[in-house]
Amino acid sequence: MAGKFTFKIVIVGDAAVGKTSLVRGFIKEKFSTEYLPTLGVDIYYKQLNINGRVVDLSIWDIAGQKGWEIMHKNYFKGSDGCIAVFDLTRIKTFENLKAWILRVKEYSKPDIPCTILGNKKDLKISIEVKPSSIEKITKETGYPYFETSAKTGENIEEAFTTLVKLILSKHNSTHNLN
Ligand code: G3D
Ligand code: MG
Repeated sequence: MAGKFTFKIVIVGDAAVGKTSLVRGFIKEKFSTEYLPTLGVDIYYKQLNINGRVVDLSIWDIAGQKGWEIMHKNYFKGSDGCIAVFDLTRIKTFENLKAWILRVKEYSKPDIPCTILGNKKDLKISIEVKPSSIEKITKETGYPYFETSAKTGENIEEAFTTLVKLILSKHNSTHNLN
């Protein structure tokens, strides 16, 4: 169907940074989900309309708190976009972010569009990650950065929509659809 797109988005980051909460916050009440036992992955589906273009998203989220060691390359394979999340209140999760981004690039494609999310913005007094450190990684990667809260819903829609727009523009330039 003309104007219809299907994109796979993966969400990565350390355990308990808020990946599942963010995905659920984005999908809201209308979500359908599927569990892939072979990969230990929950897949969420959502349809968006962006500037008249219908976009079907599948958002892949690691089930439970399992770490990289159980992750299969198939989790990343064929991804069109990535959401890389750290927890603003835990510096370690920020230090691990680069490694997550490298894995995504290695197992999907080096020029994959991504957004970086500093989550748990609502926990203001506990914030550990310095703005200057964040600025450094966003400059290095060129990825858009959002401070989000899965608790209040702040910036979740913006972060996901920005990623989908990036994927669409890359897709259009590759396929000359504009
Ligand atoms: P994960 O999927 O990355 O492992 P989860 O993370 O979405 O399961 O979230 C881990 C915990 O952090 C959850 O708490 C969740 O409610 C909390 N959390 C996620 N996002 C935010 C946020 O933006 N602000 C605050 N204050 N908490 C958040 P529990 O207690 O259920 O384990
Ligand atoms: Mg989770």
